[in-house]
Amino acid sequence: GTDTEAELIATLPPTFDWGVATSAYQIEGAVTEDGRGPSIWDTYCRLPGAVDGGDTGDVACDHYHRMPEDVALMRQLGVNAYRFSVAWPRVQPGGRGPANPAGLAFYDRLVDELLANGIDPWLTLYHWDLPQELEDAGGWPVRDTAHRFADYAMLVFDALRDRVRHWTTLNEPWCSAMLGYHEGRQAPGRQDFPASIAAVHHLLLGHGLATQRMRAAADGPAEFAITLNMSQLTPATDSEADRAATRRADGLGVRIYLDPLVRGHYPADVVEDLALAGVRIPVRDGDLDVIATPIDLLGVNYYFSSRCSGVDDQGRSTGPDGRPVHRDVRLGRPVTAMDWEIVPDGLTDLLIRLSHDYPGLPLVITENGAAFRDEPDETGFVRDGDRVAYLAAHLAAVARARLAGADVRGYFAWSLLDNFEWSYGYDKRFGLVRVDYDTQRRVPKQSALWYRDTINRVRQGA
Ligand code: PNW
Repeated sequence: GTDTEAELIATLPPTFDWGVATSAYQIEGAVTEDGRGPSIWDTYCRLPGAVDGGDTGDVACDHYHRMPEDVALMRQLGVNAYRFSVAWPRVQPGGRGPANPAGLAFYDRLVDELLANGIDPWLTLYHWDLPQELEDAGGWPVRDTAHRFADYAMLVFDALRDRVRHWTTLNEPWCSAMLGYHEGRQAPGRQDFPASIAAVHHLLLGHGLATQRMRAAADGPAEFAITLNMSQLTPATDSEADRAATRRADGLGVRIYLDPLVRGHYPADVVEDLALAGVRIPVRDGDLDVIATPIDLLGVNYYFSSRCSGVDDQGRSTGPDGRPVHRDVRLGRPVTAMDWEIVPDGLTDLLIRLSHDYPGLPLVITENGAAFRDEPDETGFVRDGDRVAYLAAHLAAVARARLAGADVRGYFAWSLLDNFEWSYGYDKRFGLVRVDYDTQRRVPKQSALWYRDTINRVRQGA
């Protein structure tokens, strides 16, 4: 990072949480062990052409067997927090009924190992691995799934609430709903827009039901959160069409989640746009009160920002399907290996915007990071200066937002390890720690050493 970035990062307070993040299916492997049932990702990975290279999470980083070694890596990094997810099909192999004790036992050991190493567990209940049996019964577009999720949440909560203080219900419901049920680019790979809107509502309902029940059962200082992936959207030009396209994208990307969560209603313009497309959100009496159950924190996953255009290359604002045109337009910034533009200032703007539009809701960056074409030397070490620059610029962006008044409490780098990057398979590497998938050897990259030094420096107030 540059000097100014280092100065900005040094303004982060001593109470700031420093962490790394992972998710169950992306690192654990051991997909048939100790009674785990199949999830929609086990199924999706087997669809021809669904995942690059035909990769699956069958082995992944073998974290299920190497958990103590991975916690030791975190301790070396000096992080005080670890964000991980629990695999629903380990706890309830078919998505309903009593807990599978062998599945819960893994997370019990993980939590103990973290605490013994001075690392605070931040637990996410759902990071995309829906039990396949629930998908066979209709998945998130079906209302019953919300109730099944709340039952599952209580099984985990009862088992771990004596040691876990930070509870997040869902990771990125936009991805579950839109990539899973509309675009079909993630599990379960369906392409049904009305179903994806029903999924949005039932994900939010599941979040609310679970939060309500966990809160009622909490007897200690538990904190409840949801994590959303968000971008800062700006119109490509000042034209009416581009501004409308930006409003619509923000409606389906940000406000369809945060308005019901914080204000207790869906945004009127989104409801209207959906009605024009013949789609209704399947709200029943009382749902919005459940969804608006108070949360303590909002998790923000940030990777890039976009500019939106409402016209195609011929200047038309309506597509052949009669729907309004939406096009992402490049800002012209350098990109990562995901082809995502690097826009740290978008993070500052997003955090300030969130704190204005949804005041009183503390923010935590629950994911931020980048894939680059890492080249290990003969010892396995990766000099990932590009990743260091990415992290430094985004941490500085967080510090800027704080100085402008945004209440940001912590930062989790995505990810601790190179891992299974969903439809991109193992080719895209986000880790601070290199994983050799032939030997499962872990080697901290330059970015890991930089992160460790940065955390130390900021904590010592130097
Ligand atoms: C997040 N998008 O996914 C997930 O929470 C992680 O599991 C994942 O590994 C990480 O980001 C990197 O991709 C996203 O298209 C997937 O905007 C897609 C998008 C955003 C986040």
